[in-house]
Amino acid sequence: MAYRWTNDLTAADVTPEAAFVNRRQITGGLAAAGLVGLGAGSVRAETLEPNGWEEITSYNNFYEFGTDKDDPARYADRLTISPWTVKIDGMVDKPGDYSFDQIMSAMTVEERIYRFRCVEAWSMVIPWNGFELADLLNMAGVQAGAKYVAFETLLRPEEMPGVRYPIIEWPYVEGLRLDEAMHPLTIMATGIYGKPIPKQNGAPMRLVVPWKYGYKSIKSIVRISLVDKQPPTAWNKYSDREYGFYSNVNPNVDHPRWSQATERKVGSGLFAKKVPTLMFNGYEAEVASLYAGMDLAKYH
Ligand SMILES: Nc1nc2c(c(=O)[nH]1)N[C@H]1C(S)=C(S)[C@@H](COP(=O)(O)O)O[C@H]1N2
Ligand SMILES: [Mo]
Repeated sequence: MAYRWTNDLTAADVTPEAAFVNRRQITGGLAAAGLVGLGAGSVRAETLEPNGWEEITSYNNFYEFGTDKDDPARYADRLTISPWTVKIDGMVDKPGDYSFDQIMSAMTVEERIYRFRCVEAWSMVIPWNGFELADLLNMAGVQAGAKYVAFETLLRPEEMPGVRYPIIEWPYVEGLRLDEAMHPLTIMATGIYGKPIPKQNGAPMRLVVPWKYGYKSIKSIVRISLVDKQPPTAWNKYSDREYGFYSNVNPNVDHPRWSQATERKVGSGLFAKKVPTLMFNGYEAEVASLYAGMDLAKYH
């Protein structure tokens, strides 16, 4: 990429509650002083008040542990995350089984406060800690013919009560085009609020692609493959009509069964007014060029 994305409004070394209060003050101050809207590469400050720890870690989608929003918080503690190995294979110079510790010692972790928009039309703002996926892929050495990246979640039935139900085909799989994977907004999250990422949120390492619907952000990853063909993805296999490969957040392209024009902010109350959904979830300036000339309704 020609540029590195930086979040000018991030406070370093956060601790949960103090940081939350702190950031709101900082953000408010900047807004009042007219210093927001820092141009391409920055994220609008007014929408970046993160959800609380409790909301982020108790309202989840992680179907391997059940389909109710509170199932992951209830059952994911069964997941063994140490030791953890990620297989990186396919069209790379250095294929192999990389331990989580090995990866972490080579990566630079930073905070990214991102909007997170589920296809079910709810949203949060989450202060992730993580590293750019591009750094990991470059470590493995992407070969010239690679065009896509395929991801796979752990499948361990004895620890995952949800996988006895054939809701989707297990293991959960996802994919990105290589330029999407290399985009500086695309991260591997390893923490939230400066703490290791909880199991219900995809420990020890999960993808976060903030301009796409939440289901693209695959959890608890054990395999990353560089390939030359568009890989199958879990929800697309379930219904091609409802869940496309791209899955970019788009208020103008409705899900066949509901509108995507608005969203409910988790924590804002059951009867809270819905807020408008933003094109590419508010990251249009950063990512629209990836899809120049593409029919976004067709490639949904
Ligand atoms: N392996 C796996 N990854 C997954 C899911 C899942 O069920 N299994 N759910 C997806 C969906 S639909 C969403 S909205 C997000 C939810 O992430 P969160 O629980 O951390 O908010 O994870 C995504 N990643
Ligand atoms: Mo979702």
